[in-house]
Amino acid sequence: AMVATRAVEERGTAQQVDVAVVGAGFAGLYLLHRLRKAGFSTVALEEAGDVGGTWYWNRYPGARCDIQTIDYSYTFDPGLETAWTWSEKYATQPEILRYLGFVADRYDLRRDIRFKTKVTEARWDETAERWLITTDNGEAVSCRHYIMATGCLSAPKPPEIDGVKDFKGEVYFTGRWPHGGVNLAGKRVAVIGTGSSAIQSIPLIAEQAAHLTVFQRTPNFALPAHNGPAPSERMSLLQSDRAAYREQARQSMAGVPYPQQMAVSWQLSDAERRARFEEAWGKGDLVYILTQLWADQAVDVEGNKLICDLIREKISAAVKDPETAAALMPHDHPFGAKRPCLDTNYYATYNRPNVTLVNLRQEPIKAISTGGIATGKRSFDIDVIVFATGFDAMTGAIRAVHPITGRGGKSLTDVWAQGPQTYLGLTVAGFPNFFMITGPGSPSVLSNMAVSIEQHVDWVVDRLAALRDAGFTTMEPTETAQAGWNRHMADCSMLTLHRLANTWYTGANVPGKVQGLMPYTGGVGPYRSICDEVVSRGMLGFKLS
Ligand code: FAD
Ligand code: N01
Repeated sequence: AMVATRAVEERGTAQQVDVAVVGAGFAGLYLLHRLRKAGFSTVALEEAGDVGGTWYWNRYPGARCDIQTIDYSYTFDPGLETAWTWSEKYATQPEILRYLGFVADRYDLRRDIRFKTKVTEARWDETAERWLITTDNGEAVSCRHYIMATGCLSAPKPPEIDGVKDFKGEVYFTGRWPHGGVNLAGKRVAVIGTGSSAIQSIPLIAEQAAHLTVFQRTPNFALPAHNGPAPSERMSLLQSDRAAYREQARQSMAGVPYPQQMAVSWQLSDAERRARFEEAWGKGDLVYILTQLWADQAVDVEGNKLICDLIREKISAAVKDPETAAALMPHDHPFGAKRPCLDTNYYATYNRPNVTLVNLRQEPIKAISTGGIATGKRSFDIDVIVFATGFDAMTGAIRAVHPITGRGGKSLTDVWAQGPQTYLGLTVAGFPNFFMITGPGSPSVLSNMAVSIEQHVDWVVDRLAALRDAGFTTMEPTETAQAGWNRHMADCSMLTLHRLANTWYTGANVPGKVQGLMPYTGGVGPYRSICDEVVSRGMLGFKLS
C-alpha cells in the first residue's frame, strides 16, 4: 500500500504521456514520428545533448557505417528518400549525424525530446496500470507504455586495465569522442583494441601522431571498403524500383537486398572459389562477402575455413613485416562469427615506420602508469591513450536502468540473472506494456539495423494502436511463449557459426557477463514473418487485458 501511495503521489507531479521512449537515435526518432501519427502523446528521454544516438557519440576519426548508406537509411517515407542524397558509399559519422538531424527537423521531432535527461529507474504501477519513469534531470514521466530504444552498442565497456586512473596523459574512448576533435599531432599515441572502431581510426591516427602503438589482444578479419560513390549497379537497382528493392531487403536474411546463395563450396573448383572471392574482395561490401560466396560459408566450418585462408593470404600480402602480418591474422574464430571490419588503409598502416603492433597474446599489458603502458616485456612512453575497447552490448543500456520493476515487484535484473529472457526480443513476461527496440532475442546486430529498427517500431506502434482501438490497456507475453522463444533462439543458434566465437554477441567481452548468443540468428525475413504471424493468429503468446 505504501508503494502504491508513493506512486500515486509521484504521478501527481510527473509528466503524463501515453508512451515514453528512451533514446533519440535511429530507433527513438522513428518511434516518435510513428507514435505521433498514430495519435499517442509521447516524450523521448535522451541522455545526449542532441539526436543521433550512435552517430552522436562515436565521433572518432574515420567513423563511418559499414553497411552501404543507401541501405542504411530510413525507408518509411518515399519523400524522405528522395529528399536526401548520400555523398559516399559508406557515409562518414558527420554526414549520418546530419541526416538524423535532417529527419528530426523534417518531422519536427525535437519538441518532444528531453535532452540531457538520463532515465535511471522504471516502475510498473499495478493499480494505475502505468509505468513511472524516473530521470536524473527534471520531472518523472508517467506513461501507459514504456519503450526502450536505448541501442545495442551504446553503453561503453570499462577498460578493465589496472592503473588507468594513474595515467597523467590524455585518455579518450572512441564511443565518447570529444565534439571538438583531438589534436594528436606530434604525440605518442596508444590505441587499445582492434575491433571495428580501432580499425577505422588507426589509419587516421597514424597519419597525425608522432608514433602510434596498437595494443592488440585478438585480431579481426578486415575487408577493403573501397569507399567512393555509391556503386552504380546498386543505385540503378534502387532507382529502377525503389519499393521492390526495399521489400527485398525486408525479406532477406541480413536486411540488405541480396539473394540466398545456392552453390555449396564443394560444388565449386578451387579456381571458381578463388574467382568468387576475388570478385567479392574487389566490391568492398561487407554483407556481400558475408553472404554471397557460397551457401555453406556461415553454417559449416569447412566451407568457412576456405574463406579464412583466402583472407589470411590477403593480410600476408598487405603487411610487409612477416611477424606483424602473422600477428594480424585471426585463427580463433570462423569468418563472420565475430563482426568483421571494413578496412580503409588498415593493414597498410602497419607498413608505416611510425606504427608498432604489440601482440598482447605474447606480452599482456601489466599496468598503465603515470607516463605509459608496460607489458610483460617492454614499456612504452605514451602521451595519449585511445580506448577502442567496445561496448557492454545488447543488454548494457537496458540493464543500466536499474531497477526496472515489473509485476509483483520483480526486477528485470533478477529475471535476466541467467541471461536475457524475452518473447521475440521485443517484450518480457511480467513486464506489461514494456518494449525493447532491437532487443536481445531479435536479429538486431546481425542485420542492417535500419531495416530491423523500422520493423520493430512498426510492429510495436501498430500493436499499441490496435490495443487501444480494441479497448485494452495492457499487453504482456506469457511465460510459455517466452520459454518457447528462448528454445527457438537456442535451436537457431546451432545453425550458424556464431556460437563458436567469443564476442560481444555472446557477452564474452565483458568480464562476469552471462554467456550466450544474444541476437536471433534465424534471419531478418523469417523473423518478420514470425512477428506478423503472431499478430495474424490473434496475438499468439500475449495476454491482453
Ligand atoms: P542508438 O543509436 O545507440 O541510440 C540509443 C540512444 O539511447 C543513445 O543516444 C543513448 O544516449 C540513449 N540512451 C541509452 N540509455 C539511456 C538512458 N538510460 N536514458 C536516456 N537515454 C539513454 N549498424 C548498421 O546496421 N550498420 C552500420 O553501418 C553500423 N555502423 C555502426 C558504427 C558504429 C561506430 C557503431 C557504434 C554502431 C554501428 N551500427 C551500425 C549499429 C548502430 O548502433 C545502429 O545501426 C543504430 O544506430 C542504433 O540506433 P538505436 O536508435 O537503436 O540506438
Ligand atoms: O568494439 P569491439 P568496437 N585489453 O568489442 C579489445 C559496431 N561498429 O567498438 O577481442 C585489451 O569490437 C578487444 O579485444 P578482444 C560493430 O558492430 C561498427 O570496435 O576482446 N584489449 C577488441 O579488439 C562492431 O562490431 C563500425 O580480445 C581489449 C576491442 O578492444 C561493434 O560496433 C565501427 C580490452 C573492442 O572491439 C563494436 O566495435 C565501430 C582489454 N581490457 C563499431 N578490452 C563500423 O565500421 C577490450 N579490448 C560500421
